[in-house]
Amino acid sequence: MKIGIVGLPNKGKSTFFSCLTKIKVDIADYPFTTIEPNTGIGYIVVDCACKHFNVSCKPKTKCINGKRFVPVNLVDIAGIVKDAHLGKGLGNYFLDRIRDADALLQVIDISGNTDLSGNKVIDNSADPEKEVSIFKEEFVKWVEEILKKHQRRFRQGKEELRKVLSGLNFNEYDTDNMIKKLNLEVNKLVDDDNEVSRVANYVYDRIPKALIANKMDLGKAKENFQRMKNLYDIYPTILVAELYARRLEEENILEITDSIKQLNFNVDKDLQKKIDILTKIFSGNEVLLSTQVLTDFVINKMNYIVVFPVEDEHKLSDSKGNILPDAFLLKKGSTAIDLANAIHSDLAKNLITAVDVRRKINISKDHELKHLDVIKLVTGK
Ligand SMILES: Nc1nc2c(ncn2[C@@H]2O[C@H](COP(=O)(O)OP(=O)(O)OP(=O)(O)O)[C@@H](O)[C@H]2O)c(=O)[nH]1
Ligand SMILES: [Mg+2]
Repeated sequence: MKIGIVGLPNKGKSTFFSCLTKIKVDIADYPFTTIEPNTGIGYIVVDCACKHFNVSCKPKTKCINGKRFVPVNLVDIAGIVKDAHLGKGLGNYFLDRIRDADALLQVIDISGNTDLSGNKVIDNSADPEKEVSIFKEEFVKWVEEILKKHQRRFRQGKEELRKVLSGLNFNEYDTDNMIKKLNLEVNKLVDDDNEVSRVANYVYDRIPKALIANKMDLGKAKENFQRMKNLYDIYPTILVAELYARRLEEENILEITDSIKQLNFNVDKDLQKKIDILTKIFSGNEVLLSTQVLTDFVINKMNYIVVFPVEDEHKLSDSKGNILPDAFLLKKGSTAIDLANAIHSDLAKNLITAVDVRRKINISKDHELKHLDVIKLVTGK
């Protein structure tokens, strides 16, 4: 699973990336701070099965107080500007780095404090909604360029379109589905720019995406958010504050799961004041932590589930005795055989049946799994 962090310059993309991955990257108050993409692993946070079974788990990642951290690959790329496809700003070639992304999170400056080029606007009059249409336009133009590069191949029909779109994370089924939905005649793509444009728009519309309304602490954030919240999937954040909290987490002063908890009270007055403010900011639902954003997006918008496979259903362990070591992200609708495939194709080949360990019942290979299921896979070997 890979998610691309995208948007216009100077909106907080790298701050979001750093909050989630703890990787220290360049963050600064001017456009085009990021040139080369940053890649790393962030985590969604879900209820661990250890809580339900009242056992102490030994995860390959991390579990804090019954909250399990499940990894997701992230890519933070350079900011895109209007007419990037004509070479403005850093151009649009860096979108190549999100060709295989399963979803996009676009960070916008909801405060109106920076314009479409990422420069400061003194009276907070910038319109964050414009950021959405500009990103869409440039993304669509980028897809059109890819299609046009291969345009002559489409004379040979659907097979060639399948190949080209496989580079944009489409499988054959996805391409065939698109052809049907758009009522597309593939050979028209050879010389009809309108048809090319319809495909490019479809590619944009199809990819799961949401907005991150960042800089909720500034300018006209509240009114802009009110205006946009019913029109988009949108998450309010103050990432600069969260990044500060993340640094305190690294010093073991704070513990952050889906809320902020102070661990070390041996701090000076000044710092205590800051911690109190941070705790207050993140105590309600008005502003979310990056992990809450990522978790809600992956589970509720992308429709993924987390499943815990075990080899010993009594000890809830793998063959080495590690309790609940793994947590797998699977698409909703996945079955026991899909889980087996995600672990190893040999396992899938030899799979006979499975056990739903929570409910203590046998399930068939093609039984649909549920979010937070604990599953033992039973093989013939
Ligand atoms: N006030 C405020 N500033 C923020 C917030 N989040 C990030 N910033 C600041 O916004 C500036 C840009 O942040 P970056 O993370 O570098 O933004 P970016 O989108 O990666 O920028 P480019 O790489 O240049 O495209 C930095 O000065 C951050 O400290 C926030 O929630 N509130
Ligand atoms: Mg950046």
